[in-house]
Amino acid sequence: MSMARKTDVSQRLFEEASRYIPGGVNSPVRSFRSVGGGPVFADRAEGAYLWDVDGNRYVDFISSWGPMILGHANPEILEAIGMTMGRGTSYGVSTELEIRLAREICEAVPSIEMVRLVSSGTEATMSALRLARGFTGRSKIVKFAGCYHGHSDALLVKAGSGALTLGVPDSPGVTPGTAADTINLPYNDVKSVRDLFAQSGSEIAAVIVEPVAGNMGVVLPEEGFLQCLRDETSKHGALLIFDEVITGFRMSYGGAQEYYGITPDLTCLGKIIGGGLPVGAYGGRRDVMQQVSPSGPVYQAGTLSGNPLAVSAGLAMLRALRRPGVYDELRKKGELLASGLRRVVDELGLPFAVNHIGSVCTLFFTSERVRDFDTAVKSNTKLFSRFFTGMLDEGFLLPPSQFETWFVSLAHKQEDIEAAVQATKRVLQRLN
Ligand code: KE4
Repeated sequence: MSMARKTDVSQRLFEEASRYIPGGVNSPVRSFRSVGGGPVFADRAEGAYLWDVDGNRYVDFISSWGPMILGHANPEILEAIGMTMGRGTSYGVSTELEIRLAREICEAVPSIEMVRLVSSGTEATMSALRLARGFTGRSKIVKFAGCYHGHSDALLVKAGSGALTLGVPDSPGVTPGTAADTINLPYNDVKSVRDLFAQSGSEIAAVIVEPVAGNMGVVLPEEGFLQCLRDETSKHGALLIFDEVITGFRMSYGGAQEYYGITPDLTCLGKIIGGGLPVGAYGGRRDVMQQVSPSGPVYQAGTLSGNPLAVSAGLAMLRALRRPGVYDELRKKGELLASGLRRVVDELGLPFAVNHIGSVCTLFFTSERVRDFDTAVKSNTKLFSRFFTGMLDEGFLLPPSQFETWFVSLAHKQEDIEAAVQATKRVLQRLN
């Protein structure tokens, strides 16, 4: 792509959007604020490519933040949506389609014996935490700094003064009372988990964790971390919740829990299972899920939960992901990107880190080994911003933040990935 990338239509749309929508966007990260410059507005996307309203074509590594694992506008998913929409778009009574998606999820993820469909990842994690508190009769929940589980109040809480002290609000509008029941620990810090449970194990309803973190950039669980969470929660009667909104059906058909061999009590899903339409889900042990209304007293509801269009897209998605060789192909593509990025930073003598697993990775602009939030935030975000813009001008759309995940889809061809690696080298050379 030429260096003088046209942006006037995106700019005009952003100005108009800013009149009607807070920050001009319906989700903050789309504003590109953390990388500077105005956001791009999409016109259309197909396979690995996204075209913006100025006609610029990009190889897309945002992939709608994970759902587009098959690539954009996948014909099977479009056909499934088309077949369903002719029969209506929402009924407010149940459909057989919902049973099929619930059954597929239960068969794919062994720890899920029952599942409730909702409309977003936030709804899934919010409901799973309410269920854990209802099931255990306890109030405290534990999360990890740098993990993001959606925007429900209990999860918009940052660590208090000491790692083991109770949380403080991470957004206006979250009350100190709510925050006080959320404890933040450092990711990968087994000692802090053991100390907390030794001190307050009987008060803890649940631990919620991204089994592979994707919201501080990709951060992998170190040996023993997930097992420690499983052991401590089991020992103290707390529930272990895996937030697999990103990793579910991404790392393997059974998610990160299948990959690492750890069985949580509850799992939250989203993104991929909706095939690009709004679907979230939470599920797990039958004895726990039976507590959800109307079979039990823990209330949760949703007008569009199990929406037929979204469920049809999700069923088509899972059908495609069940085909032999899909995850080997995704791993190969992810490995091609990650090894290419590592080769480039090595050739240029740059001390940058690439965290990678399967078809996701993050290039961190730091020499630190990025293993948790504190090491991730040492990244040079100013340099990342200049890198992001340079890649955009070269025709590559990366997530507009150092602390996000690069997603590779089945639709990314070898030449797309190799071109992205070459562009990375050109842009980094220009920055140095
Ligand atoms: P949603 O409510 O956005 O569907 O899901 C919330 C959520 C829950 N759990 C995990 C692990 C997640 O990554 C997310 C949402 N991810 C962000 C991207 N890091 C969505 C992008 C956005 O906020 O616009």
